[in-house]
Amino acid sequence: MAHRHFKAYEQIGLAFGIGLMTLAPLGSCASARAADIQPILQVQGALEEGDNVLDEDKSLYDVHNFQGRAGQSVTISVDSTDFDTYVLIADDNGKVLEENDDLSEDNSNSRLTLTLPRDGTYHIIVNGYESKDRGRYNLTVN
Ligand SMILES: [Ca+2]
Ligand SMILES: [Ca+2]
Repeated sequence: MAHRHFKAYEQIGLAFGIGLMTLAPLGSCASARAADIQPILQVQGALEEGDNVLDEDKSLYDVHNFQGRAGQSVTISVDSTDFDTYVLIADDNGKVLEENDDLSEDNSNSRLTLTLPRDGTYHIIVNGYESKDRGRYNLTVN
């Protein structure tokens, strides 16, 4: 159902442009060797009241950042037993590069793989498919 979300991406981009100055810098920057053996990013989060809300469909979202390198291949996985996940990755300008709703027809978790276009900060948007979606999720970037 990518079409429903399409307009929302523009809004996410705008939100990044405005909110970027308030985003905390990443505390750690793993060495290339460490990145080979441990995830780039591993987060246990939750969609809950008070999180960001997409204007278009009122679904909640969290944003998680990581530092990437040009040509680096990353796989982003979001799993939840509480809700139907949706994931997007945007560059530092807020441009959405890739998105995924369900990793298969019978699995509503989200996964995407892409090759990063340049060195810089990337933003992962963990989103609920529906406005009512709440609950815990696991985000892993490899
Ligand atoms: Ca949250
Ligand atoms: Ca999904």
